[in-house]
Amino acid sequence: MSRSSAKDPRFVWLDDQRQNGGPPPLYLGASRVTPRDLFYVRNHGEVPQIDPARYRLAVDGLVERPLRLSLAGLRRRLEPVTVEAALVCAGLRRAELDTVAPLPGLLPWGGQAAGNAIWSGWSLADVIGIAGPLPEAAHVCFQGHDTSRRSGKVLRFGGSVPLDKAQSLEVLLATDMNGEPLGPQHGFPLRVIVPGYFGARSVKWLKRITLSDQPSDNHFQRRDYRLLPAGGSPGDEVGEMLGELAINTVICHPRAGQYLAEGSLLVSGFAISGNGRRISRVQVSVDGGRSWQDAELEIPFSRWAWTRFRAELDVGAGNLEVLARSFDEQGSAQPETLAEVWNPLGYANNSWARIDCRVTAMPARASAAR
Ligand SMILES: Nc1nc2c(c(=O)[nH]1)N[C@H]1C(S)=C(S)[C@@H](COP(=O)(O)O)O[C@H]1N2
Ligand SMILES: [Mo]
Repeated sequence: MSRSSAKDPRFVWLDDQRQNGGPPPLYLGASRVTPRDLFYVRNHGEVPQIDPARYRLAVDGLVERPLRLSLAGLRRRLEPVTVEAALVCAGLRRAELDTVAPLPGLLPWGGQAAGNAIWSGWSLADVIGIAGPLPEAAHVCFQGHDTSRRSGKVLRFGGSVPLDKAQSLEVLLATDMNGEPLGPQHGFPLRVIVPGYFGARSVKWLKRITLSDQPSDNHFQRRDYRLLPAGGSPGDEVGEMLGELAINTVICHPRAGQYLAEGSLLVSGFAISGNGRRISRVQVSVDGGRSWQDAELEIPFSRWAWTRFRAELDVGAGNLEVLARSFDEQGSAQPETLAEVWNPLGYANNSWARIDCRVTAMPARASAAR
């Protein structure tokens, strides 16, 4: 079993502590399934080292039978389940928001804070079923093994999802991604995967599951991972709690600042919507949104996976802005501007995707035509 934390050479860390990073989006778009060692890492504290033989998962709170389960016990009692699903950080595309008004002290995520993997483990619904939820139970709270420090306080990472979401069959307690053990960075030996929700609820290094009549009172749910009003500052239960993903698009090719040749341009990337809503259409524009071309969509393996798209357009020499926007089966669309979605913690930027690049004239082509 590999417990190596080595990442792919194309992976780029965003901080000196090597707690956060991801690949340039160009490499993300290159495969339907993101290899584990290329998959973005978002850690609030240090990676805990957990001995799988000693690992126990506690299930408590509003349940008939509190449980303490070893990995062997989980394996013995539960059917294995596999789901292909995208994981998307609420900070995805935050760096663009910084151009509207600065977001000091927040990680400048671009399009690298998302990935699509094949997760295997057990269904959370089965574990909840064994414990037996009491009628008052309405939320399922998760706590991780990791701690982080913020203004002198030691915080344990955690968060919750509503009980009905937790009992949906796509929500996993995962041990593996893409057929390999998770690896220390991604939550070894056991993590939650909540497809269709922001990544913060997919708690890694899972220590405890607590059923409650309230959402989690963990710092990262009560104060953090909230959409604050412009001008607002974080406080207990200020702003709107993040839950389901908002429909979003990332352009993987071309890259920002790239030099391209005039003629045919390939535009490609991925789109994902909230809570399993299928992407029905992705459109691309190279004339500032005056005209749009429908992109070709890859058929995803599950409604929880991302949808990759590609379009070929003709471009002339000069500065070029490439735009992309998506729609889902329920008609959700993306807001046009960054100003509409800006918020003080820089979450959930799902404005139209925009990439600026430069197209060079090709004199060789002109002479060949003569
Ligand atoms: N225990 C724990 N779980 C966690 C986090 C964390 O810091 N600690 N980060 C969360 C956030 S914000 C995201 S986006 C995803 C990232 O998962 P990944 O690092 O495997 O890509 O894990 C979530 N689960
Ligand atoms: Mo995140």
